[in-house]
Amino acid sequence: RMNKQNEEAHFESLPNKSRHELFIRQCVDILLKEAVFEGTNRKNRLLNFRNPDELKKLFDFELSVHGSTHDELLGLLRDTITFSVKTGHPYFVNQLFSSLDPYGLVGQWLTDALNPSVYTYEVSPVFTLMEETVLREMRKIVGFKDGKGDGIFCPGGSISNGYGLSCARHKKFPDIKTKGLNSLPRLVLFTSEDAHYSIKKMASFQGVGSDNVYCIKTDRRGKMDILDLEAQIIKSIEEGAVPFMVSATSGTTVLGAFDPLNEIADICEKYGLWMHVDAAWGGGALMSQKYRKLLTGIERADSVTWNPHKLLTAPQQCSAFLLRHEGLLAEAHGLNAAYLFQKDKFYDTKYDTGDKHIQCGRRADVLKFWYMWKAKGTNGLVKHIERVFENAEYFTDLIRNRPGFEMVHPEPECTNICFWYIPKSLRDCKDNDNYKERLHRVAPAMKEKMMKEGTMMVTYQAQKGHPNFFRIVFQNSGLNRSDMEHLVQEFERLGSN
Ligand code: ABU
Repeated sequence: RMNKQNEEAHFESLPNKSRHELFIRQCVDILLKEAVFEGTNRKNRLLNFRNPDELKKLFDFELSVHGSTHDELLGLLRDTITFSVKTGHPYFVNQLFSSLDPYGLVGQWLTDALNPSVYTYEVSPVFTLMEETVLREMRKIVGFKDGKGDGIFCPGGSISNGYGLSCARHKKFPDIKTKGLNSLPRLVLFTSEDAHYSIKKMASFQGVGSDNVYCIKTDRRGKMDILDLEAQIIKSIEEGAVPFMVSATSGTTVLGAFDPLNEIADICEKYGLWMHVDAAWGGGALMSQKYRKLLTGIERADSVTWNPHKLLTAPQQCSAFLLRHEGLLAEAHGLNAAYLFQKDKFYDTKYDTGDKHIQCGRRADVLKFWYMWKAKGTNGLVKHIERVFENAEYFTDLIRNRPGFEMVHPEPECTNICFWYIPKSLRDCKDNDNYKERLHRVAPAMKEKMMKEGTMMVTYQAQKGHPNFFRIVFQNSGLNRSDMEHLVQEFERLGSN
């Protein structure tokens, strides 16, 4: 074994190529050992929480005029892993993404090794055809006839939803592209009060205005109220505005509710509105014959957001925007930049797909998902989905009547389960005036404890006038029944004092 001095001398004597090769190999060893294998081991903590001031002292964030040695860089790599949340850990059940899929990881690493930008066929021949294949298969699964239509990979579900808005508006008012907002009347779109905030955000960003997103009432389960939808459409017409789009949700962010798509499609047809479905979260259920009924009617949508990085556990990020209308994306967003999209190239330039996007440079998010799909086959993806739904059902059965647990809704539809944990000290106080206030403080206190101990991560929120409640999320099919039992017991342990 070389001592440090010898090692550095040895390094200096190597040509750059060998030094870099050695460095990369050392880095890969660290990544595999510490981030991948130790990071997903149930025996290890999934985070090592430090407050920002403390972390700034422990971690060398500052940049310097001098470069760092390879040893220092390896140390920084280790520190990054040490203080980061291991989202592939089985007990990271905090967000609508988790898991560390081995094939997805390799696909992600290969994406970065090749570092493509998917705008032209000449720069990204393989990725362009991969996108064509995967998007067509996704459209078939959605139920668009023969998989016809169009689609793109987007940097996240919010942007995919934004494309829904942009295409819907362009379809009705193609002049928007050149004349801008001045050419338009006041536009109104509709989504449920439980829908993802990106709908309002995108309405602001695209000049529609968040006040012109009419939020439709939901029932106790979180599903859009169809009577209210129609009433709000009529109201907007009476106000002199032009309704143009309904954004339904398949799998709401907190409660996991699925809006009634067939009824929404009927209303969209009646009033001539674009139907977008935000299935960013719930879209994965389409893979399974058993669970796809939750999205019955999605085949009638004009456009769909579906994030494989959520229920299907492709690495972050992998979000698809799919639509039944061929050519509309390019019509709405294309500008034919002469230096990229030359029409006199020697190959079929319909494969220069970049002009459909609002981005120019674009990462190849398709590879990791395509590679996972190749590895598992469609049957493997179906099994994955059925396993996570079964885990969620088992977890629900465990807590439904268990002392200390109270469900927000007794029959969740998706794999996000919402509930209160009620510590013993509060169990007989339901009739007290301050019960809700006291309950509201329980989840944040338990969350602090779980993060400081690093044993699991589950998020909480207040919604629909309820005090804070937990939302646990299952999309890691590596979890089993004993993990579900462990998680329940962990709530009991954390809530015990
Ligand atoms: N795109 C919304 C995901 C946020 C969450 O995990 O709750």
